[in-house]
Amino acid sequence: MISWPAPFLPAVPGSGLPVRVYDTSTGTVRPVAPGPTARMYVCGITPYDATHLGHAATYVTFDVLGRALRDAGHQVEYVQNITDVDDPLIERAERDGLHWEHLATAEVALFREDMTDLGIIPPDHYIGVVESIRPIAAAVGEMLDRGVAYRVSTPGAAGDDIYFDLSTEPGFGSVSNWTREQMMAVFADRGGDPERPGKRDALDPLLWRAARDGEPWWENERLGAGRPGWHIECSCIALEFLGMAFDIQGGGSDLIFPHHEMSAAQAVALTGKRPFARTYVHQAMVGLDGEKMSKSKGNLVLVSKLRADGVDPMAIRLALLAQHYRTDWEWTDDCLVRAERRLATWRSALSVNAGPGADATLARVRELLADDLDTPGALAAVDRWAHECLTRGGTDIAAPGIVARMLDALLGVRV
Ligand code: 5CA
Ligand code: ZN
Repeated sequence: MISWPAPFLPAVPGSGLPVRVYDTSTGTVRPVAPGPTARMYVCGITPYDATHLGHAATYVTFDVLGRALRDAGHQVEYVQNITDVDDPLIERAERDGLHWEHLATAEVALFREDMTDLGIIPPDHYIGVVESIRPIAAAVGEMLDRGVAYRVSTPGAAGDDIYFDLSTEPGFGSVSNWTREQMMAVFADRGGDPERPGKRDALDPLLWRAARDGEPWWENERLGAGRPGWHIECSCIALEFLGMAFDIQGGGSDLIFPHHEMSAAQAVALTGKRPFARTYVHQAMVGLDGEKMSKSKGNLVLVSKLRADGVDPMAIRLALLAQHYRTDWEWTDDCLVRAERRLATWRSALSVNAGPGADATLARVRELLADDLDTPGALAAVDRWAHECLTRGGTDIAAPGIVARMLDALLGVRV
């Protein structure tokens, strides 16, 4: 799939520090420690509704992580998927009397516009499930050959559904470190089918869904007509474009289990190698009115709606950066008011001909971002520079330009 235009990345003097982030699987803040190229996979949207601020928070967080890695001297190889065939998309299309492909195409187009406006660096590979059916089906076939997948007879469908046998992968559980009780408590709500008769274990995830009337399907000699289950798309797309042991698997914290746990277990079972990813990084949930903001609940603040209302996308970006990525938070109108005020102050400070020296601020911002992406701390450091600039002034004629380029390159904020 085409992604969206890359924003210009201005040069900033010096270079950033090695980046440390919180790894869900070990429960520690530790160095990402990639080689010259940092390989990052971030779970993309299921395009059945428009981008809300929760999605935006996730993509801004990984954008800042990518920027920090680039600033530290790495190339970044970034892959993002699109879940452009799955139950919620098919259900929404049916509800609204649309063809599922048309709904997906329209929502992906809107997502691209949102990402461009928010200044997000696009992935190098932006890959839909629909364009990955062959490699996914081949992987499921390979899992049958390896004896880690099994068929469940499905009367009324074109063939058998195929499931992953979790008991074959002893590392299962090592991404989330959740107990079985914790897993069972959310599995059904997060796309699982614990009650499905014929499964060897209630948690076994679906790899291939045999064709049913009225649902999209693809012919496959080995598997029979059908479509991929959810988690296998991310196992396969990551493997195809990044290989095993890539540096960062990212997404929102709602994906820790089952999605990232299953994707990792399946990739290990498929290849016989481990780990799937070396670090698992999760954006905390953005809420609204006391609940997680989600398409299924409908309690959404849409990026496209804010844009249509004339809100500066850089203010949206600043509102998101004002929260630490590891803390759940609630969107309120006040978040935007504060971000707009901050942006206006920064713009005034950066329009002077000379200001206080920028070196200490640049060093501090780099330090804070490298330390588990402390964006609220980084914004506060810029606030201090801007305050000094506007109250006491300064004589450094290079400083405003350096601060502006730093904001653009490291935080993606164009002032
Ligand atoms: N297509 C799958 C991933 S393979 C999916 O979860 N799609 S999604 O459209 O539901 O979410 C897209 C991304 O936004 C995911 O990384 C998800 O974890 C994240 N996300 C969803 N809701 C929120 C929220 N309220 N706060 C923060 N991140 C969120
Ligand atoms: Zn995914």
